[in-house]
Amino acid sequence: MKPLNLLKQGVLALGGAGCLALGTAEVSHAISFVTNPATGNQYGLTDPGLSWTAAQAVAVANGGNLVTINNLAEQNWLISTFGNSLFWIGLTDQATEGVWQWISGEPVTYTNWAPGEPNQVGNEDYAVMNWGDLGRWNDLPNNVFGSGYRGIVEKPSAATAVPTPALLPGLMGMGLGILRKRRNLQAEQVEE
Ligand SMILES: [Ca+2]
Ligand SMILES: [Ca+2]
Repeated sequence: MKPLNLLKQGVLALGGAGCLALGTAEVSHAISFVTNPATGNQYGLTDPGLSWTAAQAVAVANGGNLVTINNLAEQNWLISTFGNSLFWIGLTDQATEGVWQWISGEPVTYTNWAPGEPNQVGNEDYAVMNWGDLGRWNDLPNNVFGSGYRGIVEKPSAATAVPTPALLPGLMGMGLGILRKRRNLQAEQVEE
């Protein structure tokens, strides 16, 4: 084969591998997580332009929820880590108007509303942080003028996390392998 043909094949092979890698990243929508040493949990950002419910769905798909802010230290860590943009947090009164609850189910032990908030203008059931002043919360509609924000996702550290759906086929495969081995052993014993 001519060197030029070899070169072409090499380029094609590289191109193919690159596309595969890209495809995997696009399908998984992976979030880059960073660990907060104080809580031991991992935090990351969704894509921008999401409604609160869409951001929460992404959080669940990544093994967590929109962030639960338990105290001032966690609030300040979020500001220093993710900055001063508006972000969805896991606080909502969608179940009962005026009763604000964390979507994680944790009790509300700390609040950081901006002055005059929550004010339920129209129908506002979902909270953002960094409204007006750093960290301060405001209640907003789920779809903000047809646009939206990034959400902050919080999930347990890898050490305590349950297996993700992506790992399950592998684990099931291991289980099947063990079953097959047992069956083979039983078959051998019958033959004996
Ligand atoms: Ca409300
Ligand atoms: Ca409001």
